[in-house]
Amino acid sequence: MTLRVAIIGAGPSGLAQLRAFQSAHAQGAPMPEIVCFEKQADWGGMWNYTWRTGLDQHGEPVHGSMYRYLWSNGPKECLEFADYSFDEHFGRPISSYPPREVLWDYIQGRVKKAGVRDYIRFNTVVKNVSFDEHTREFTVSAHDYGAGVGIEQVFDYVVVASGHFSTPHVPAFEGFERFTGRILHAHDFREAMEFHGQDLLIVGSSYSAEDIGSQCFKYGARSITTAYRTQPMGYKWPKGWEERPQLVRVENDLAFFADGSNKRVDAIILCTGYQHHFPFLPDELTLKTNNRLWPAGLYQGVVWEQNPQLLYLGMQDLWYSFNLFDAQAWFARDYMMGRIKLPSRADMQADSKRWRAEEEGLETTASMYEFQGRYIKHLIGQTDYPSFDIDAVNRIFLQWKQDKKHDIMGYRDKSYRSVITGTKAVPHHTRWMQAMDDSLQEYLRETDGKKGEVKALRG
Ligand code: FAD
Ligand code: NA7
Repeated sequence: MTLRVAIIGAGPSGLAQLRAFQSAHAQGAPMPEIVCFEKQADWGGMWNYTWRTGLDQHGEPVHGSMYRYLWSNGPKECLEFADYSFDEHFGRPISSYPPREVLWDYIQGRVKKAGVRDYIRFNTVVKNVSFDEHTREFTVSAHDYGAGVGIEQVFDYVVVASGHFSTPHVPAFEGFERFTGRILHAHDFREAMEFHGQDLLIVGSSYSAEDIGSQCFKYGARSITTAYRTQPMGYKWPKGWEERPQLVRVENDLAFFADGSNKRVDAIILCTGYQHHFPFLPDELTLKTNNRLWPAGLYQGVVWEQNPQLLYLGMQDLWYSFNLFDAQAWFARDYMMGRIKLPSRADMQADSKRWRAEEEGLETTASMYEFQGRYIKHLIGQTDYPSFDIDAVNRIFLQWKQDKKHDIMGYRDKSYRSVITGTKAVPHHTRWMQAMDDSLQEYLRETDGKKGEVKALRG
């Protein structure tokens, strides 16, 4: 009988799964019966920007957390697909830190070429997944808002690729009820211009705090204050940006910090991270984890040990991203197609425990991306996903960290060499601080060597 596979989500992880099956099919393997359920009207997951916040047009929670003017926060050379290079897609070298729409275009290029769009059922939200112990089949219940109908379908495997940066973690602080300005979570941040001329407080000290702070600074916020709970980010911030210890309370428009200091602020953005959230899964199938490199319960970071017919993609904290999802998707494919056999549950758990123990011992930043690199290498070694020089990617990560340390507002002007094609990226026609228009069209505009002529909002 033909294998029946449900994929939940058509973001980079779900699309990697479709591409993995299509690539085996192109070499003669039978294509399973696949339905990829996607709640949005288009593919690309997080990279498919939406202006909406809160609930979408169907009353469903908005998935998107990306905002306008978002440029890649890591070098594109660290996420390049090994089977579809940036050179192949754009036909010429581009810069190392492209904006969101450019990366969305790249993601789409590979799956358009693979011709897998017809496997996706858009505007369709998975509401429930249940497993019958007797038949050993899943029933997936979903609502198709396009057709206006509820559906139920039976599958042998379910691949959860619904992402984990959509359900915000929103702590409360004393006095928020009476704060006179706007309070929002990073998930609802869309437009940096909203904070032009304002004194902005950002709670958190990780990627969202750094990047949303940078956007708002670039688009003319009067000042940025970031409050850290554990440790400051420690970059050489430009004038007008300072770090303070944990926010303790707020009184009207005054924010008070753990060191006893206070500051008047106009708005507060909580960059306090996200929760892994799977409202469509029963408890026994639900991955429960914080954002970390080795979530417990997943054999090879992919297979749900308690029920190996359920798989998860992309649930790790991300240093690597697109190529990590690929490595997982190829492994998942080969397992579902019977090419990779699983050990006993006890052996799977022992294996996961070893990875987890290693993860818990990681102390330096370098040891973390190297760990993730080793994991990817380990997965790729078991499949026919094209291998690539992961040590070289680790060296790019190191260079990236150093570039940020050197110039946090200027690191995106640096260029690196592709480990897939050997092509050296070219600087963008406009320096990041001056590049106000992040559209694909503006990005690809040929300049004949002339500098961009967009007026900077700061400096
Ligand atoms: P997602 O991209 O989140 O896609 C999941 C898909 O599942 C979505 O399309 C969603 O609509 C769908 N879905 C969810 N629930 C259901 C349901 N019940 N039924 C049907 N469909 C459902 N990564 C980088 O590599 N570089 C960056 O610069 C970068 N910047 C980021 C900036 C922000 C603000 C955020 C939030 C993330 C960023 N990331 C970045 C990480 C990003 O999450 C990954 O690059 C990638 O999008 C993860 O892919 P995914 O497919 O696992 O999840
Ligand atoms: P992360 O990387 O999970 O970071 C969450 C941050 O929020 C981190 O600095 C936490 O501090 C901080 N946090 C969490 N709870 C609190 C409370 N209660 N008080 C103060 N600070 C808190 O999430 P991000 O959104 O930055 O990044 C996730 C992805 O989105 C990433 O891939 C980006 O590319 C975009 P801690 O350090 O734990 O003390």
